[in-house]
Amino acid sequence: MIPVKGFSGQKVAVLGLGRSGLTTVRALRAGGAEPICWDDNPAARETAEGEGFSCVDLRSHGVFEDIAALIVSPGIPHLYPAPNPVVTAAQEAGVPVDNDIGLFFRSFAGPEWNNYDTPPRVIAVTGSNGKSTTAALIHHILTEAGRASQLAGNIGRGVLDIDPGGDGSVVVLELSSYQTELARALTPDVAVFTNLSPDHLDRHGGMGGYFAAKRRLFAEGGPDRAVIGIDEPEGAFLAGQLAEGPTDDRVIRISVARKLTGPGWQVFARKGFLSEYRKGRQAGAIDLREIKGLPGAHNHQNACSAYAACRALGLAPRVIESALHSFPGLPHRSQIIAEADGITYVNDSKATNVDSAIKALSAFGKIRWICGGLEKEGGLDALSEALDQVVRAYVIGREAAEFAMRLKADAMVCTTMAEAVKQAMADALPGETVLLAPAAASFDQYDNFEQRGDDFATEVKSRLAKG
Ligand code: UMA
Repeated sequence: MIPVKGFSGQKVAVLGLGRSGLTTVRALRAGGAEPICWDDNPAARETAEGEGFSCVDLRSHGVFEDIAALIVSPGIPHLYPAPNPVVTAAQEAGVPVDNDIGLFFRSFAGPEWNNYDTPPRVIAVTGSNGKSTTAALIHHILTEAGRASQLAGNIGRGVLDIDPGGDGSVVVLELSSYQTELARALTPDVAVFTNLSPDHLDRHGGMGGYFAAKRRLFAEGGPDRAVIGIDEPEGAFLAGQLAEGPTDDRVIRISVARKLTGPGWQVFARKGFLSEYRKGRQAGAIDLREIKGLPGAHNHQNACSAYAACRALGLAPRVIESALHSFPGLPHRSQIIAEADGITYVNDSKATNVDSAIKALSAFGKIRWICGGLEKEGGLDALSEALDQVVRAYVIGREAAEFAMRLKADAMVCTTMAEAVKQAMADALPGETVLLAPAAASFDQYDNFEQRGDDFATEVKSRLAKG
């Protein structure tokens, strides 16, 4: 736990008592503040009250008169599509609004650091896709290299939940646009921008607002090193804005679309090979093709970003290469769950939209593709570009027949996961991949994408066990 500094003896309001909110109230109390909390869900309030925290409806008149700050959970809108009324009330009372990320950056450093040989470092990862995998990969590489590392943030652990940093330790944070937009302090030592594609546009008033939210990670504190994917115009623009000139190696440029030849510092992957160039000379090269935990170009981009972040901390290329090989991958993200009789079974239940399904489909050869569910905005047409490797689609979901009809592939209506797995396994030949990459949300049949992925894994494993 990181006790929150700067509010000792003061009341601090906390809105939202989920994973980040509950951690925040505990960390505020540990730092000597008096948290006043609220959650619209009575069950969440009950949990907090069970730990001795007092809940007060923060929408009540006059509540903010003696409050030092309002801390808001990331899932609660503070601006678009409309600010939560509690945020508006705090603003009207002139009370600063912040989040757990801002509290973390103002509280992490301690006087004990003066005695350390190497002060703790923070690596923060943002971007539209791949930020969980990149953050987890950096954490894995550091751990394998013998560096004490902790992983938190959007990946599922509230940032204030981690232990205080020891000598030479590293904290790796995955940060969403919701988190970077509101934090009043953002001062990582190394900041990573993986890529940008449309997401959460309702929360940011469009693409410009979404990019601006992510850009704050690089603008507010100015990291010592910035690792930036430049395959989209926004990343190229950001790298250009941050660099003082072509040789400025505080910016490490990343690409999976082209060879980078500038005189600065760059890491790129082409045809499955990662290359690092610094000051015009090759400094590292890794064959990524055989790394099982990182299949496909999208994962090669994650590998480049993680490699660059670890190089920025001084790790040797060979140490990083060895750790890449032992990375198991993250659950539900191009995760190999079984291999039997020459057939590979891959769970990419996180492919909840067309864009991420295309990336998963392009990572494998001959595919028995399990897809379908609750369709998202924008339709399925874009999938056509990725269907070359699909031998047959096995469609799940309540609207499976409609979904199957709109696919430009041989498609079988299966409706349930059990049926889809049964049919795909019966048809699959050695050398093929049975891939769950739904290109749709799961909510028509499951609580979340994790439950859907677990169902797929259970079906596959029980059928394999039966022979
Ligand atoms: N709540 C209200 N009023 C509202 C809305 C919500 O009181 O109007 C309450 C809910 O009842 C609930 C709490 O707020 O008790 C939920 O807060 P939250 O949605 O911020 O969720 P947390 O559990 O605190 O989880 C948050 C992140 N959630 C979101 O950003 C939506 C988690 O990211 C993160 O792992 C966690 O903090 C720890 O840092 C999840 C996520 O979906 C994985 N992220 C989005 C994404 O990846 O696309 C950005």
